Amino acid sequence: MAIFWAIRINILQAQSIAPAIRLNQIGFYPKAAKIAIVVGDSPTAFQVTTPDLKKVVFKGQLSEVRQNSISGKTARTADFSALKTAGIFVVLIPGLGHSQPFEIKTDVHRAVAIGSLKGFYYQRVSVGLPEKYAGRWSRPAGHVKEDNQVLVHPSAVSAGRPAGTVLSSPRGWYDAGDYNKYIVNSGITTGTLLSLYEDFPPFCRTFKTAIPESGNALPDILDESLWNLRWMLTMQDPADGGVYHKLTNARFDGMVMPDKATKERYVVQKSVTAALDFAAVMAQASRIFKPFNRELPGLADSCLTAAVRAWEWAKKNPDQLYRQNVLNEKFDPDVVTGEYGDRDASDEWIWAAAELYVTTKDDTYYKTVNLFPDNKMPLPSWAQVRLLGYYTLARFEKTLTPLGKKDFPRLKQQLTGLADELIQDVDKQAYQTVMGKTARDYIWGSSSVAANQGVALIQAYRLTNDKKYLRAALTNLDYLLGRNATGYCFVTGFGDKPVMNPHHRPSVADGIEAPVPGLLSGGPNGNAPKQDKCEGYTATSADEMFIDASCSYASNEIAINWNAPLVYLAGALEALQADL
Ligand SMILES: [Ca+2]
Ligand SMILES: [Ca+2]
Repeated sequence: MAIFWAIRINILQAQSIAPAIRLNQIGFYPKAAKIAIVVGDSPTAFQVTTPDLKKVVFKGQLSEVRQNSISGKTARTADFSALKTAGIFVVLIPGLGHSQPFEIKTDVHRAVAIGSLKGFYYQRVSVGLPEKYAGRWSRPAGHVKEDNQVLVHPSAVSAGRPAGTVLSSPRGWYDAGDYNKYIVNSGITTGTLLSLYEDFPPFCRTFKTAIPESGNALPDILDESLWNLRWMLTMQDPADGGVYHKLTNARFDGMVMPDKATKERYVVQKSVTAALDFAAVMAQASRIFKPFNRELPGLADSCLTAAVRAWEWAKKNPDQLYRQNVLNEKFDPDVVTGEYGDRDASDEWIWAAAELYVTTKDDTYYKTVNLFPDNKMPLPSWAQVRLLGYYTLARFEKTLTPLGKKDFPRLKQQLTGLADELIQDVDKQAYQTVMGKTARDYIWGSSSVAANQGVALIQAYRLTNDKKYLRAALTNLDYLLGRNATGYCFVTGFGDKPVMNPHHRPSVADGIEAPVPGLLSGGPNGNAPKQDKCEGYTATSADEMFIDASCSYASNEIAINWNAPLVYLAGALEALQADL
């Protein structure tokens, strides 16, 4: 061994890791495209070799120079798509150095897909994570007492529930780096996970995440979703069907473990966006859990009843937006945790209407809302859920009523139009990814932009069977796993240069060097230095505006609504890998 290591060290000294070479650090499907990006000046001959650099399995020339429109930096492409041999390799540029190792094999992203779904398990509230399932990251339960004694905030009083009424509202996932639970963000998250199941049911049945429910009759993605769904159900006021906007401390906790975060918790004002997101998810859950009535007696019916009641509440309270500043002027204690404020509920109406319509086949839902107010196709985010409704209408093309069928050609045209816009000029980009064609992609949580672009492309592929959309979706998974301007793999626990210091309370407080695995960092954000004022930003362009530091909540927090589209993208590409 000593001799082996001595040789290896000599080789590595001669040819060390070249940070200028950026690629998906996990790897590639044998038949799919394989690209590495080489930033700046370099020799033009490249090789693919075994990690010891001894055996050359591919030789090629870098592409012409392309300029990154955001940073102005130049880059070339090393395209080794023709290499289809399974194995572990590196890209080597003699004179420059080599890349991180990667693997070529079938199911190459299965571990990322499973790991990112498992990430939700680590976010579970109200339950301890034993070593058997959580490994090094085992921890005591958080908020067991607190979430069984939640107070009704003065902003949330109703006839039967005066201020200070004590409610039980356990389970759910911690939203992000903090320990609060927000219906709006839970909605898009749960809807996205449930959509992976609806789009790829046989694949999801094979998808085991080693959670306490892995031995039961339900696919683990449904077990995980149920953990949050059961919490969401407790957030509906049985008296009127309204849904509390969030369950929260008045102020954020310090960087402590969940069981040490013992501040009083409140449910706050009901909102129309929470009610509609809740209605959408419950309507979707109702049709998904219907076939599991033996395992979950009555759940599907309860979900549908809850959805309809939330919808009816929203119809009576369409102007009830959540405005934290206004709330804090009127009530005490002031609440200063995540607002998830949204001035426009028209997209929430579209999503809820689409889900209720598809589940019930009742045209009333379809007709109540203007489902196609214009031709805009805004990428999903917590404040903009229109496309979640469109994806569902597209998914159920064959069972739509005549009313829905009539609009279907328009729906298909708009979805493929969005996909065509996304793939336009990707070949001219320095990184050859859909993500990052403009600096506008690098907003807070830009990793979810990349993931949601990927989801939109998968939807277009499902509608058209045109592989160009599927192949484009893969470029964004490559982006998230290392082929980007920072060189990081943005998923904790994966790749040779992973994010290590996310803004995530358990990862900071648990005393373990490696962060909780399977969590997607928010990623580069052009405005991050102004927003979190964390020290250490050196970048001058939006696509590099990222630091792997826990103070950087504007570029390096994690969040459930960012993880969910990663689960979808990685899972869908695994399910569709034979088509690539
Ligand atoms: Ca299971
Ligand atoms: Ca909205």
